[in-house]
Amino acid sequence: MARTLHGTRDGLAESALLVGAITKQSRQIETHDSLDELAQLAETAGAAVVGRVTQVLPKPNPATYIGSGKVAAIKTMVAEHRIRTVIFDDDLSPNQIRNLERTLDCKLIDRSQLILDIFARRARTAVAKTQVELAQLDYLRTRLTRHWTHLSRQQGGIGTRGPGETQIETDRRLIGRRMATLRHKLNKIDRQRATQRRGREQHVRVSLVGYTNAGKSTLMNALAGSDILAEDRLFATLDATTRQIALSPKTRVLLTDTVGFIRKLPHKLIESFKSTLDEVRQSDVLLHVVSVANVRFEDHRQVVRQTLREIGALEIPELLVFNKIDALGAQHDTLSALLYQHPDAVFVSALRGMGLGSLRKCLEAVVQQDHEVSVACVPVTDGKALACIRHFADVLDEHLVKARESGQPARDAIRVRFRAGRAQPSELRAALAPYARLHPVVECSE
Ligand SMILES: Nc1nc2c(ncn2[C@@H]2O[C@H](COP(=O)(O)OP(=O)(O)OP(=O)(O)O)[C@@H](O)[C@H]2O)c(=O)[nH]1
Ligand SMILES: [Mg+2]
Repeated sequence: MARTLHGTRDGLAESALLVGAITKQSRQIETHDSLDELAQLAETAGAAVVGRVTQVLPKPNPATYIGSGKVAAIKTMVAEHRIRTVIFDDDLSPNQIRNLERTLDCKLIDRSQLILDIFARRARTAVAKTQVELAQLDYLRTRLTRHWTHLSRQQGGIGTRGPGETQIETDRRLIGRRMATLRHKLNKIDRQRATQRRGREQHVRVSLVGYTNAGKSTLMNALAGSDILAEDRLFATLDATTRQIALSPKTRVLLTDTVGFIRKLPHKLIESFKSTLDEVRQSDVLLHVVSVANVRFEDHRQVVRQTLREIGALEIPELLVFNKIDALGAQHDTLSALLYQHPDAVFVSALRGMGLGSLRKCLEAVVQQDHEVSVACVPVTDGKALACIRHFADVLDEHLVKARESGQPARDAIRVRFRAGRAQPSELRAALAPYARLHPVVECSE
């Protein structure tokens, strides 16, 4: 076991001890990196990290995650240094939490809970607050298993039980009900956002994605002249903000800044942040911002790609943006190696405004490459197909025409010229397929 301890920087902050396991799946260096990040998360949540403990384990102990000897050593440290909270770097089972809490006699949280706590502190808008509460309840509900059965036995009594019901069932039912209300609220927001998005379909949509603290909001501010909060903290941004920016006199796009990703991001958060992540999923192009100031930037890039895969956004064309090049100083080798490995990437310093002209040019090229102009004839009676074009494409113009297929009588149709992604969505292809041979014969007035 490796141990380090130091005093709290702030006497008022909640003192915390971090615990990580070096297992077969996670190498020592990864565990230390992960603990560095856990320390940053803990400090963001208002804790003062006083030490960290690691243990090499062939596999986690089902009862206490770490071995019983280490649990005893941590118990001594907790008592000696008056540690209020022990934070585990991995998710613990309800059983492990219960056993550890009983032995250590202090507050115990795991990485997911810590991230959820930060999200809860940072949520400002109604949408973010609703999304976080849903994730927290979902997390809590799974932790109710057996954890509270002792309470149900102790408390019970009038008002706490339904017929033949234990406290745990009552709690679970109440949580389930609240979750249903929150889901209903979010579904309503989803529908409103979908309508707003439809209103923006004339524009190509670009989303900034990346690891938390990579500099997405700073880049958004530099490109759009906005003043979104950007600071040296994890998860400064939780909500999506969209601004229109000009890439050149003839190309304007909608740029969205959104929540950052992190390794071991709780799945429940991803699920409940669906409304926010839909902005990413429905983008035409992603600007993947990677901070070269962080030595683990390659890992961060992989974590972001994995998260994009999870939310179904990996297929969206991506422009890689290496940010914070000013922080590299004289490390010219790192820059040359990156230039060699990623010839299509753009190198910028969002903070110093370096490389932004080149970024605008490259983004414009990706946007143009990715879109093509097509023409389709659709019978006026097929409102669904016309709605589908308006939904998935940028309509350039439309005219009422007489159109027909060979051997068929002419009928009223709309000839639509639209710009859509080269990889047209299957819904659009399916909607237009029946009219592939429908051609205009006479143009009517507009
Ligand atoms: N040196 C340097 N620092 C930068 C640069 N861009 C951003 N930063 C700093 O990096 C920190 C994080 O920046 P943000 O823009 O908030 O990062 P983010 O990706 O939006 O972070 P989250 O919203 O927390 O996911 C801030 O302290 C910025 O000032 C850069 O080009 N160079
Ligand atoms: Mg941000």
